[in-house]
Amino acid sequence: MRIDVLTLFPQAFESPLGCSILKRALDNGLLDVVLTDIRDFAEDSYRKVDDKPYGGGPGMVMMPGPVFACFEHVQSLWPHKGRVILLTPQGQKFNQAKACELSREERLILIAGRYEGFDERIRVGLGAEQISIGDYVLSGGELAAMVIIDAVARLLAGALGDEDSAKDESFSEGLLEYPHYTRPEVFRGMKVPEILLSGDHGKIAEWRRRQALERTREWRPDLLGPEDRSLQD
Ligand code: 9D3
Repeated sequence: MRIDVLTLFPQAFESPLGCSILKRALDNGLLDVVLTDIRDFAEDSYRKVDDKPYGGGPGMVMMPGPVFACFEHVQSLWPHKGRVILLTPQGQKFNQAKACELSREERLILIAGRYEGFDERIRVGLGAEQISIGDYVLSGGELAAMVIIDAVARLLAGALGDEDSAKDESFSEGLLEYPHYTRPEVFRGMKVPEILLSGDHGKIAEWRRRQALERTREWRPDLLGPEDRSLQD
C-alpha cells in the first residue's frame, strides 16, 4: 500500500513513522508513506498557502491553488489514482471498520489542513471524502492523518502474520477486552484471579467472555445492542 500525505508540516510525521509497527511495516515494504509539503506548491515568492475568508469572519482558509498543484503532482507520481481523504472536523468519524476498509485500498492520499479549514473547492474539485477522528478540536489534520496511518499499518502487518494480536481485537469483536495479568502472582497485595491459574481452558475462556461483557456494559454500554445492555446478572 502507498499512502501520500499532503501537509504543511511534513516533519511532524517523522517520529511516529520511526516507531514500532509503523517502522516495521515501512521496512518490510508493506507500506510506503510519502510526505509532500503543500508550501512547495505555493504560487508566490512569499510561499503563501492561506488567505482571508470571502464574506469575512475569523481565521484564514487554505487556498485552493497550492493544494491542487500539490495534489496533481503527487497523483502523477504513481499510476494508481487512490482514494482521496481530507482530514476535517466535519468528516465521518473514524473507527475500526473504516480502518479495515481503508487497509484494503492500494493507495490513499491524505490531505491535512491547518487554519480554519479548506476552501470548499478543494473538497469538491478533488472529489475527496472527509474523515474526522473524533469530537474534539485539534490544531490541524496532521495528528488525525497519523492516527489513520497507524490504524491501517497495523492491519497490513497483521494480515501478513507479523502481529497475531491483530486477530482478537476488542473493537473488531465489538466488546472491550477482558483483564490481563502477568507475573507476579501477588503484586502489592493484589492477587491474580484463581481461575487463571487453574489450567482449565474452558473455564478461563468463559470467565474472560463474561468479564469482557461486564466491563463493556459498565464502561462502554454504547458498544452493546439493547439486549446485552439490559441483561441482568
Ligand atoms: C471554531 C470552528 N472550528 C471547527 C470545529 C474550526 C476548526 C478547528 C480545528 C477548524 C479546523 C481545525 C483543525 N482540525 C483539523 O484539521 C482536524 C480534526 C479535528 O480538529 N478534530 C478531529 N478530527 C480532525 S481531522 C482534522
